[in-house]
Order: sequence, then structure tokens, then C-alpha cells
Amino acid sequence: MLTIYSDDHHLHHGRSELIDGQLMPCFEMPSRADHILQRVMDRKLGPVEAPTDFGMQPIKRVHDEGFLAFFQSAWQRWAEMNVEGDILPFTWPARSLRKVKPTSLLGQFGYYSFDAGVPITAGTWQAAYSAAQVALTAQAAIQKGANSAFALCRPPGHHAAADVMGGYCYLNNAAIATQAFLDQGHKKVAIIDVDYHHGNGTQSIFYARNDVLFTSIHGHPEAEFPFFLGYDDEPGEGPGEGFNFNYPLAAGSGWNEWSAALEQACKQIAAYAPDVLVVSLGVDTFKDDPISQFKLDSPDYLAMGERLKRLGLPTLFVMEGGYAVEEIGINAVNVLEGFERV
Ligand code: Q9C
Ligand code: ZN
Repeated sequence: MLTIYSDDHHLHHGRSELIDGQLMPCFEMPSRADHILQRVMDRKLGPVEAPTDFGMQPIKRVHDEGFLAFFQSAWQRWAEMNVEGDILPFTWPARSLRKVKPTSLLGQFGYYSFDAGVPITAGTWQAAYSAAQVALTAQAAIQKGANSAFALCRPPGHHAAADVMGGYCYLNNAAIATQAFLDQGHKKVAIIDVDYHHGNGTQSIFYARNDVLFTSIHGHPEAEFPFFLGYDDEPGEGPGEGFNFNYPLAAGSGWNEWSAALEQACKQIAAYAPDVLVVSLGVDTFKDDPISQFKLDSPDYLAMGERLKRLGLPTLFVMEGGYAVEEIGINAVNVLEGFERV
């Protein structure tokens, strides 16, 4: 399987996140992608190529212009203020407040985010832009006839909506690639989001559309980030009604529960009969993940890949979460190897 990768992800390394009442070093760190790349090479998964630059146009197909302008210029504005440290949002337009767009940098950051898990550093824009190009280049390989490709993206994307960043995510790499498939002539794309967290950004981008089927298996939002989306009674709206399926699972769920949900999701995908499949590939479902509560073990990821392969679809894998850094390469590449060995 072809892997697309750019070293540009190193340009994004946030300092701190707030977790369990403490400021901790960010869990979403550069060594994550380094370990995955190492495993891709150790296992001789296939060629590793650099991304092509497709420019801003395919990103603008998914993201709001004002949001992009804010993100792209934020660090320059911060630098002019001579403040130390990363830019972090801390006030959001929650109930009782107005959804106005303030003029100040920090006010606008609150307007364009939903949590504080999105530090903007000097290199964050470039890293996120390159991650989107990685996803688009892997998408282009499938468009040219490859049966599968792996976008080794970082930072991840599935929590980012059209004009809202959050949960370590800035640009929605999977959604940008999905929209590119549609813009290049495909009629129906299915997404399966296997990250431990609900893909709220991806769901919201395609919620009113029937040309994208969104399915997600994740920790129940009653108890887990992102808390405010990802319940099982979110069917889609308008023309998109009937094209969104969430499978929230209890903390402590292992392969038995998880694979039963995967069967349900695969049944919906097969019934939809899409032209292509996009997999939002998070491996934070792993038993030793430091911020998650599922109990998948490394061999389960081989079985996951095998099941996805049996859908018989051209498949784009887009890297999302996974924070057990030592095992992240084994687990992510196991999905790809499981997919290839059927
Ligand atoms: N106590 C992705 O996996 N913070 N994002 C969780 C847990 C946010 C995860 C705090 C987790 C975001 C792409
Ligand atoms: Zn996650």
C-alpha cells in the first residue's frame, strides 16, 4: 500500500493541554507520526511518497473563508503582540452569549473553536495545510486507480468542522479528501470513523447531504469527549436524513462489543453501495491509550483491516488519533496489513 507522508508535521508541536485539572504536555505530539512512519518502513508496507501541493481550492470546498483567514494569519497577529507561548482559546460563545465575531485575536479564536485542545504555534498552519495535502495526494492515487492508500496525516482532522477547530484538529483531512472524490466525479462516498472519539467535525460537514454516508464507532458522548455530538439519535437532516449512523459504546468496551458495532456499520455501508470508502483511522481504541477507555489489543487491528477489506471498495485511510505512542505504529499499520492480506 502506498503511504503519503510529509515531515512538515514536525512544525506543529503544541506545548500544553488542560487535562484532569492539570496542564500537561500535549498528547498529540510529533513522535506519533514518526513511530507510524518507522513501522511502515519496518514492515515494508510499500512506497512512501511526499505530497503534491493542490493549493487552497480543495480546502475551501470544505472550510469557511473567514475561518481559514483567521487560522492562516493567527500566528503573525500573535507575534505582533509580543506574547510568550502558544495561542490558546479560552472563551466560547456558549448559551447566554451571542455568536458575534469579535475583532481581537483571542475573541476570534473562541469564535472559531469549541475547546482549548488546539494550540496554534508558529508552524501549526503549515503543518495542518500539509496534512490536508497528504490526504489529497493519497486521494489522488486512488482516483488514478490504486485500490488503497494511506494518508499519514498529522495533526488529525475529524473534530474540525467547516468553521470550528477543536480536539487537536484544525483542518478536516478526511472531509477534504471526501469532497475531492465527489468533485472528481464520484457520486457516493462512505466514511467510517474508527477513532475512539466521535468524528463530530466530519458528521457536521456532511450532516445534510446524501452523497456522503457517515458512520462512527466511539466512546459514548454522555461520558466522553466531544460530549455534545455523537449520540445514536443523530440520523442526518434534510436530504441527509438516513445517511448518518453513530455507534456509541460504553467505557471498557473490547473487541467483542466493538466488532459488533463494526458489523452494523459495514452493513449500512454495503447497503449504501458507495464508490469509495474513507476510513478515519484512529487507534486510540487501544487498551493502553492514555486518554481513552476501550480495550482493543494489537491483533484486533488486523481483524479490523480484514473486515474493511471485505467491503470490496477502493479505500483511503486517513490517520486520526492514537496516543499510546510506543504502540501506535504497530496498531495503525496492523489495520493496513490486515486490509492487504485478505
Ligand atoms: N480527559 C483525537 O483523537 N481531550 N482527538 C480529552 C480527556 C480531547 C482527541 C480529555 C481529546 C481529543 C483526534
Ligand atoms: Zn480520538
